[in-house]
Amino acid sequence: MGRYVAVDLGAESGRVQLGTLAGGRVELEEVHRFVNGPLKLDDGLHWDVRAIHREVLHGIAAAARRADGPIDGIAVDAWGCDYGLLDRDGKLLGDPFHYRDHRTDGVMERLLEEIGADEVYAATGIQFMPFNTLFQLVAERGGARLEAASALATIPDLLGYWLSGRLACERTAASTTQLLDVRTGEWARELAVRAGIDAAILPPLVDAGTVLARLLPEIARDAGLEPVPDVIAVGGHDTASAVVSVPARDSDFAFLSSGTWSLLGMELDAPVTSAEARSFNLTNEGGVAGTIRLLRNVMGLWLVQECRRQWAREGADHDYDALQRMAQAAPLGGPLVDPDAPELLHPGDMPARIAQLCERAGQPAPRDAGATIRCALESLACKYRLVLERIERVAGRRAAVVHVVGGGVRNATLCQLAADVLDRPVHAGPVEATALGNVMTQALALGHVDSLEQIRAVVAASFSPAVYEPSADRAAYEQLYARFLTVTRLEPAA
Ligand code: LRH
Repeated sequence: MGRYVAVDLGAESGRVQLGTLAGGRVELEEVHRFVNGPLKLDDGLHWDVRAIHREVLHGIAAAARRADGPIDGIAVDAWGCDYGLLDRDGKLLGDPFHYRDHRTDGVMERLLEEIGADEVYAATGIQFMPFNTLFQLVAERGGARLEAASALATIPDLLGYWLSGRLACERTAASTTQLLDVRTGEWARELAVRAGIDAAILPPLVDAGTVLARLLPEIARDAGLEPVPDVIAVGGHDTASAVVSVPARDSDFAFLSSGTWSLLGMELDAPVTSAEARSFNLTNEGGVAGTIRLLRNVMGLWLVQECRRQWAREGADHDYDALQRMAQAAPLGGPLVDPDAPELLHPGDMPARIAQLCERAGQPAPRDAGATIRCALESLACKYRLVLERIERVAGRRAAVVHVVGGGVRNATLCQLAADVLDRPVHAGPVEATALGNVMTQALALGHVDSLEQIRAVVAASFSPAVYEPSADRAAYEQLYARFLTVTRLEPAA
């Protein structure tokens, strides 16, 4: 029996959940939810991390009121790559930058030219994305904030520090920085130095499943928490926590952590940094219990979120269910785009950008909102196939089933399209995989469960996924995929 508070921070919202483990089953109750989003300041896009902290404290107090017994642990997970910088006294220097800010434009290309992409990939095994912490730090080299910094804190570590008073960098979060050596699990200090970053700002590393310290006494007192729970480092990177709770019964699966991003990949025991993995720009992210997630970031439901925001600005406020219904009603086989086109990464008029990409590739632009969302979803499903085939090739095995977890589980149209285009069953659920992974890694830290296998068995006993079988009309989906390859000029794996 155990009770845990999971703080799960996403780019669109933050959730605080009370998790209860009893009788080999786990339950979650959402006790607090708040909106998250970019903070626009004169010098670019940031996160209002102090406001996030206040919401987290409200959530912890709400969990304390709700729980019918003592709370054992509290842990935070969040999106990857972003960070705060702390001065000598542990004070936050400014608001952390948002990874979709333009300050990193061109930085990655210049740095890799300077210090060699092959070396960086061999050392870190991380896919090159312009917003990896490494490139964000290079973008602010010489700036006042970095000059004054004595420690770097990734977002989950920063919140963990504010709750416990102890600053450490949990390894799954560290792995998203592209400053962690994938071979040794220690900081790639030499790489930091070559990139002109003072390696002294990199805090001590800890593994997921480490008790950091007791919750700070004043926070416990204000929340009415007695006895005082432990603050635990779990898979601080949200994707690491999500994959912990994939309800797989064996290792024959691929996962798709579906939310703002689509993180599609397979779980491995060891990293693969071969020339092929590098040419496919696959990432080897550090997971919980020493696992590696060989995966690729696909642009994900960001496309839909950003379309929705644009239409709302124009006065048409569709909710996500309505958008999904409109997409479902639009015919199969409209225009397709590469969802990972760099033009789609930053906030802006997403419907217009999608239309431009379609036209540039000689296709008519989607006619209306339903067709635009359909274009986004079909394009995502096609990109999943390209990515999964590449990953299977590098991993040297085929996934019999794809487990979809996260908020994207609610998008039945996308789950069915994924099954159809990937030509294999998709098992969708749980929606709250990240918070569950967070809770169950706390249980692991406190000795309430003893392995990743046991965690997955508990999750499988507690939630039944929705199963989507691939369509029997293979020709239609093979044609769709062939057309995707033609219009995007992407090379298939084999
Ligand atoms: C998903 C995620 C992803 C990172 C991105 C910045 O929430 O953590 O794994 O690449 O955010």
